[in-house]
Amino acid sequence: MKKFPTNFLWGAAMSAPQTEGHSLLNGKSASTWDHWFETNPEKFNANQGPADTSNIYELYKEDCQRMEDIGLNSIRTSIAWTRLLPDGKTLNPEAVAFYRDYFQEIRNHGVEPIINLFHFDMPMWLMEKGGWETRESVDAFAFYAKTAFEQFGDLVSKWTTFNEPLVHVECGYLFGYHYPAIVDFKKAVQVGYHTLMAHTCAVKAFREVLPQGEIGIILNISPAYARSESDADQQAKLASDLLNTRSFLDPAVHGHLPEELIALIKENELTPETQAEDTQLMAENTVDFIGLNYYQPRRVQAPTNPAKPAKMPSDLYGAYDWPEKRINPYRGWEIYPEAMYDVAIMMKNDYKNIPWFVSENGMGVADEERFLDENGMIQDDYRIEFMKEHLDYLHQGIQEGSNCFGYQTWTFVDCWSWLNGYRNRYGFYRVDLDNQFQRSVKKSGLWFKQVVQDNGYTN
Ligand code: IFM
Repeated sequence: MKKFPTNFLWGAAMSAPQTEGHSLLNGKSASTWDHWFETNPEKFNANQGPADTSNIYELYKEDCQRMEDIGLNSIRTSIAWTRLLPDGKTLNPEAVAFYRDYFQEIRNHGVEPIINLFHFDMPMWLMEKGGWETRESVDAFAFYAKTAFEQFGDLVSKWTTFNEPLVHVECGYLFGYHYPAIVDFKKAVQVGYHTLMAHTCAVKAFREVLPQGEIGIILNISPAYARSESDADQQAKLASDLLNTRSFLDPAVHGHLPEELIALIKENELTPETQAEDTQLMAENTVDFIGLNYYQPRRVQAPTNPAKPAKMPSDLYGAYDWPEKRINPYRGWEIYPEAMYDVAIMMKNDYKNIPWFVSENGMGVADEERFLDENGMIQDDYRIEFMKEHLDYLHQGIQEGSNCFGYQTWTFVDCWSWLNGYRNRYGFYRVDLDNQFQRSVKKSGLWFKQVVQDNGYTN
């Protein structure tokens, strides 16, 4: 049997905008998602918008029972900034009551809540002022973070600032998948920098309000693998790792940006506006732990005919189509569990062996009804296989000394996934959209329960 460390956290991750529903109710103001769906519903799969996502707002008590039913000992979700502080300044008492009761209920079921502050859900009032492009966003986020720590710090001891901060940078300012769908590398770098400073200032507020607690950040990790050992391909790998991994991981853990990244940004005329005190703020406000969301690697090669200075990241590293790749056809993502080991060893060797956990890993599958059995249970053996393969490599990394304290899958109940709506399902529980979001456990949920019980599994 592959055994994991004592007190290992086994759980699932989710987020407020993807699960709560009631997105414009109970005092909540609009996020950019609410706004975008109102103005451009055609962009969203099957017209599925952010308003009614999985309805945890009403169903949280039953859902906390469901967490216990499949043995979870931890769960991650987020607070919606727009629910807690609808205008950025004034506390919404309904939100305080909701989150307090929700977090208490999670704890009552023996589940540890890990609470995140920002999961792609920018308040519309702030976006109208420029969103992460403006320095004002840093102070606004720090105020929101401080408010959340004050309101819920007695119920939550593990906090994270951002989920996958690179996603709103890339999807919002390079690739058009998130509002405001701008394509501008320089703006993307500025947005990333302000996000980093917002994270840093939130950590500072945390140390003041909750000195006993622990705080981290959740990063999506797609380690780069180069086509060859040639200098040009290795240069592409370095650029990819600098931009996609080290841009947040180095400051969060080491307290400073990598020199090579600063040089790369400068060479390409992308240097953002900064403030004199930022370097010291970063140095003084490192994290206690890291969460890494791992789904797929990044295969890279030297770019062909790159623009100089770079107009897009693809001018710094090209995409390499590895002939041996294995693909999840629903998502178009490569399945490469070996990277889990590489990441574990990277954390050990390059990041001071800081405590870290797998904060997301999972398999999105479309039309899962195909796998319903005669008792109404989704037989998702493919998902069990996916998790097992990844856990195998994680286990190997832990055996070699990597300080990993948990594994959370994406996700607990099927949830709304941005422009993809409910197309791809990931949950331990199926959500029936035709039947008022009724839940039913999938085979993977029962498999996971056994894993938690045994603190491991047999291959
Ligand atoms: O749904 C997303 C989540 O919001 C962030 N990580 C990846 C998930 C699956 O696409």
